Amino acid sequence: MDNTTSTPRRSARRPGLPLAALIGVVAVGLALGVAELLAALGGWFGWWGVSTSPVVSLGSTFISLTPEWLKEFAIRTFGQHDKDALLAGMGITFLLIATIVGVIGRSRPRWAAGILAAGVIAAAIAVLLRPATGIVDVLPTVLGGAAGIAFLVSALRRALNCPLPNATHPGADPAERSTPADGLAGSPRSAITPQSNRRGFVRLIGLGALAAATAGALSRWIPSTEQVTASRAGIVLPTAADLQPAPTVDLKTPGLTPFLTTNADFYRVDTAFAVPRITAQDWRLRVHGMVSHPFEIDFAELTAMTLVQRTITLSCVSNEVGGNLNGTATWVGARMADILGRARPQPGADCVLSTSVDSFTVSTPLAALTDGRDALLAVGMNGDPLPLEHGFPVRMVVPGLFGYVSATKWVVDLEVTTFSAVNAYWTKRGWSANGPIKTESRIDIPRGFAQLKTGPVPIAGVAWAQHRGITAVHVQIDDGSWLPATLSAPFSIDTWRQWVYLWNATPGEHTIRCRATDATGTTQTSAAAPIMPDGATGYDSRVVTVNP
Ligand SMILES: Nc1nc2c(c(=O)[nH]1)N[C@H]1C(S)=C(S)[C@@H](COP(=O)(O)O)O[C@H]1N2
Ligand SMILES: [Mo]
Repeated sequence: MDNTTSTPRRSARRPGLPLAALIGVVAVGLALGVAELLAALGGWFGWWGVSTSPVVSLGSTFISLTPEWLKEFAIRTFGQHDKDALLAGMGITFLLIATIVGVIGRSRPRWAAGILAAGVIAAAIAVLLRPATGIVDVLPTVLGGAAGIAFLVSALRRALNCPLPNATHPGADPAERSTPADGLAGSPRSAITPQSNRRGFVRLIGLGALAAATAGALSRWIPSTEQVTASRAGIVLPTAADLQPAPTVDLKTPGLTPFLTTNADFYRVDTAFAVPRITAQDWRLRVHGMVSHPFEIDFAELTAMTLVQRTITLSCVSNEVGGNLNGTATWVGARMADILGRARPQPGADCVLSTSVDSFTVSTPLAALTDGRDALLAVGMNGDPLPLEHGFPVRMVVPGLFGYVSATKWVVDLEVTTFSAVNAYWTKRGWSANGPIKTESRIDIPRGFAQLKTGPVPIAGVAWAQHRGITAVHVQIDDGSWLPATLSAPFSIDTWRQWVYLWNATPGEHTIRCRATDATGTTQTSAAAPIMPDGATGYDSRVVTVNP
């Protein structure tokens, strides 16, 4: 066969659109599947770092580039499922790009390969933009990309070369079967007939799809957090030298939030698309900025310091009135004051900018870290090393301040500075630089719209005003007077208190409200405020029906 006859035939045998799209989808799937598998395998065996997944890197880069209005829209629309929504959006984008690559490949295979290569480069850059990644960390992405491009090129070459299953084209003509394909003439074994060519082609696509699916599935199956989990399992937390007695204040009322929140039940709020992974062995904290003695400390040195154990309630500024974005745990850690004391802050400094391994930043008043309260660099939570989602191996815990200005998880850097010089992650996005926790209370039972029976009904919930302490909770039925609830025994001013009021319910529809008073004498405000910019206010209420 010579060029004069093969050239027009090639163009006449362009793959149909669906087939071209399929080639593109399998190529992109193969690139992603192989890259994810290599990322997982290498992360497990330690060939490269633990944050090399192109999908996670692209997702994280996308989150950090997303404008605030879009982020808010996503949180408003998808709530706790915002990360799943992003994943679905990414899937659709990958499909779209794959289809475009395949379709362009019908007439311009080189362009198609070029677009795919550009995608691989973009993913490699996203991997490099992740914290603590280096050049070897792009290997999974690059090798996966190479597999995808190789598949794309060979599938398109075959598609352009061979008769296609869907058309009534010359390939159906038996006379052509003996025509050897370009460059293969003279080898009887490998002489490709249109029939065998087509079979080989279908096999190629099938194998490519199978390989993509298998690699993708395997990459999910390999525990991606293996090294970090192993590092966590290997930690024996030293006993804290300075212990609080264990809290024994729980009212143990059915339906009421327990005084201590288990690690499994503890709320989780962060900007991380995938949980940042850092082993205790790799962890290092840099303390620098406006200090006379900058230094670095590793995990062994940190845990060799005098450790304290404190039960502290954490609260999120995004908690709506009546919401449950708060929890109480027993933390073990070194005092922030000891760490900062060693660095010796210089006069004029009023802020500590903390940075996590995934580049999230928090600005905290220096005073809150050194004024004697139990501000901790925590390594333990309820008797265990920090769970991965809660900041393993080290996080900050500061009583009295909302999480976004104090509770940096996976913390690796403390810079002593001034508020005028820095802008942390959420403050940059319009949230208040000052985030003291407000005096709040919520009703756990009865549930909204509950059908109750006439007679005694426990109304119960929790109230919090960390670092001031709760002194009273009052309950109001309809427009009646405020009735004092019974509180759980005080544990510390840094923890919430449970409360119960035994109501003698009378038939009809009733609205129940609660309000807390803190130890400064301030009573929770009835004025409703949104969570932005420094936390919601207003009274929590429940409407219930009492049947005769
Ligand atoms: N690295 C990092 N730390 C973070 C955040 C984050 O997004 N990234 N979110 C903060 C916020 S807003 C809150 S309320 C607390 C929540 O801690 P938790 O997930 O352990 O409950 O973590 C804080 N620390
Ligand atoms: Mo938060």
